[in-house]
Amino acid sequence: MKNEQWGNRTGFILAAVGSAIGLGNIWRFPYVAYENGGGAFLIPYLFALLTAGIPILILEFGLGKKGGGSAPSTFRRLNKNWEWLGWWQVAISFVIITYYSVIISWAMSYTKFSFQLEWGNEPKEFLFVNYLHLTESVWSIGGLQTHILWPLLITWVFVFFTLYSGLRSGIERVTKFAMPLLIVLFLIITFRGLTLDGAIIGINHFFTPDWSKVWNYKTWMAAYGQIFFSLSIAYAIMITYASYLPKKSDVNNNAFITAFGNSGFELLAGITVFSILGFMALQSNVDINDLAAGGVGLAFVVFPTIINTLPALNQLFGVLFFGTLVLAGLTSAISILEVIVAAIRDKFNLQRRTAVIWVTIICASSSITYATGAGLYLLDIIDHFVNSYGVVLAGLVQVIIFGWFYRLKTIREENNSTSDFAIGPWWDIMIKYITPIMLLFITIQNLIGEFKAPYEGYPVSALVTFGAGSAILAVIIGLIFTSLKWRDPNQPEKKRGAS
Ligand code: ALA
Repeated sequence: MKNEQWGNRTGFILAAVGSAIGLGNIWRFPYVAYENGGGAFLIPYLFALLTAGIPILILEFGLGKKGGGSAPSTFRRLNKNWEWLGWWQVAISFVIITYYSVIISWAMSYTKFSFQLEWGNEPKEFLFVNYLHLTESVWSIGGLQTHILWPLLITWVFVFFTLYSGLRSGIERVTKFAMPLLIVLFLIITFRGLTLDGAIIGINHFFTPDWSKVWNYKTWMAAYGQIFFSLSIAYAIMITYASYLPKKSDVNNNAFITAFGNSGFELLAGITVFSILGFMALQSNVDINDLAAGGVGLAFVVFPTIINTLPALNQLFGVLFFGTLVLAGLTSAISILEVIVAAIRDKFNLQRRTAVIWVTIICASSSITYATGAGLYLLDIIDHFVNSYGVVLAGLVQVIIFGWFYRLKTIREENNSTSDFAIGPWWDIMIKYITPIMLLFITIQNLIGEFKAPYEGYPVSALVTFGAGSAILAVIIGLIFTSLKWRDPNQPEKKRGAS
């Protein structure tokens, strides 16, 4: 049944980079960096990339290639008792895709709005009142916003057809076209940003560390969360993508290329956004720290404001910016959904197309929750919790399991035997000691902090219900699927293509 493989190495790398580069890079990174002190964020960010991001990516590429199946079957093949870790990660992907798709649909709407600068002179009011119809509290759900449902439907139709068409004709073909296009378009935006008056103010802010923030555990949590989310690690994506690699494939070099490609793009997005913020600070004569720029709305409030202020080609710039957001989001969305599709296929012994239909229907229907008047609140809360206590925690459990309960060295040796270059025992040290210690420390601090001050001042009842609720739900879904019977009892032991 399953003998799908990437057409060639470039196809795999582009798909992996396409998964990594997404809303996380353009929508999330700039506001997370801004909220965590700009330059102060870069130190923990680079630390997290080198000590956790790259080592875990190497681990996941290696596991995927070795296991040759979805995350649950890969973990199960290594140890019968570890299937749940795979399902937990699959469930996290499920939670993420439900809101991720909605942000893509906002970006689609904004691409359209850009043609006429439809947000007018009050982009903030336009976003919250006219577009999102944001209610006054997270507990008042508001009506269904049908105008958001349309772009949401387009998003799902696109993702559906890509996955339905298969690995090579769908995912590989789409990313081979979309990724080069995305990079060219984004470079145009960067060029425009850097040539604006005041760009240097923003760039200085981005690169000047505020040491008081560097010592705050929150900055570190944000950095690790960002690296994991952005690099698509710890929620089964890279394991799934690597499972379609031929057995003789490189692992180490591919991991470095993917990680540096992703972070390179992310830093470029940071420089671009901050140079544009510098322009705005100069125009409005306020300190860059005081721009009303934080939060989830950064891309959808500050950018329209800036687009209004640009000296020329305002519409074109808007279309380019929001269009790249859509493009980046779509190539990541397909990877997140593929995680769930692969897992369901393996467990229930389904054809790709059948699995794609069911998984899309369930995920798309769930995503409608965020197309309500309280959608933005829910999204903000759930994104925070599912990252800190979903993705990061699953990453922690994964490094503990492989660092302490598996012969880590054998994975490194296997990876080295087919890779362009070998990696040394430093990798074992990262997985076994450095990453678990850091993550354990940050998670505990973060958990304590959660009780001291409610996240973003939301009502505790909402944080518990939606935030903690979704993180716990992911664990429960994971356990339920683990307990279900494999339709083909030999499936977990079977390698792909062996049926
Ligand atoms: N890694 C993807 C992103 O950064 C999900 O958006």
